[in-house]
Amino acid sequence: MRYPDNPIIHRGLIPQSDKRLLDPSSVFNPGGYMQQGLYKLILRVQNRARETFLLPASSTDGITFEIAETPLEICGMESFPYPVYHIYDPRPVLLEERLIVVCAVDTSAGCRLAFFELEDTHRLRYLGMPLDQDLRNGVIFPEKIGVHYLMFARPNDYAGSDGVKTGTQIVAYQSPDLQYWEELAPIFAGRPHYWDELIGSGPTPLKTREGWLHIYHGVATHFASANLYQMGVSLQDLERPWITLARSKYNILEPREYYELVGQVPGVVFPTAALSRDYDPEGFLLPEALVNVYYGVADTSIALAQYNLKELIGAAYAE
Ligand code: BMA
Repeated sequence: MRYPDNPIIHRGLIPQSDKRLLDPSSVFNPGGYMQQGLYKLILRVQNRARETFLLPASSTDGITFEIAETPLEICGMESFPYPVYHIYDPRPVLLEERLIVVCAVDTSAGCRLAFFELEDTHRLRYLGMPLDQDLRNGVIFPEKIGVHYLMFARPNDYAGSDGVKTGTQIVAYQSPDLQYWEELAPIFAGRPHYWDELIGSGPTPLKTREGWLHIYHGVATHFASANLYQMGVSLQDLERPWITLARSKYNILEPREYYELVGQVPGVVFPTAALSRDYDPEGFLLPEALVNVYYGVADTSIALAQYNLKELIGAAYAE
């Protein structure tokens, strides 16, 4: 299912008119959304000062992207409570006509999630921090569940052998207004010794007749000095998404190709966007929908894997 010409976006494709982006080191972990039939990505680009920029990209076919020349301007961060180093791994969602982007923020106090709104296609305005906790991999559901907004996120409450804080559990949070958030329920935990020991949500979940399709990453940590990042899928109940209906026993993508195995962080496939054009009039993915999954490879480039929805649902239930 990998696109044959992967990686579809790599550092050689970044326009060279903005001096902050000259000869960049990497472009990876893109957020994605559909707008007026176009595939939109927000790319994470690092330059050789190891500064992070978010760069919009747009495509008519989901494969060839036109990449903006200038990074998104980030404004409103004066009210953020900590010094900020990097804003990264954007997870956009179209919510009631607004484009809300959840980002991870590296701060002097650790990692935080922050919400932004995309304005005029080129500006990200800071809206707030949902919780003052060390969290990453935040995704907001594209519609209210009952009277609440719902977010899955991954508390960073576990120190990996490399000292980097990570986590073993995905948790649901709810909010009446996108501002005040409270913990609702744990979703599921990593499976020690197997493919998904450490976990985190990937793309914004997709609505299907069978449940919310939730793609996540799992890390196997039991290989001597290497962490192996893989991709898996779960189905969450439509009305009560904190209930897991099925969860892939097997990973559905693992580092095998050279571009997944070699790079800044070797052995990483990291799904961050899942986009499709194939919805029914009520907003559910069609049973045979083509789903494009964009994933960061080796923290260096971006690759594409294409699935039929049936395959993804089948993978969640595979014994
Ligand atoms: C995670 C995040 C991602 C990164 C991945 C692999 O913890 O930092 O941004 O792609 O590790 O290094």
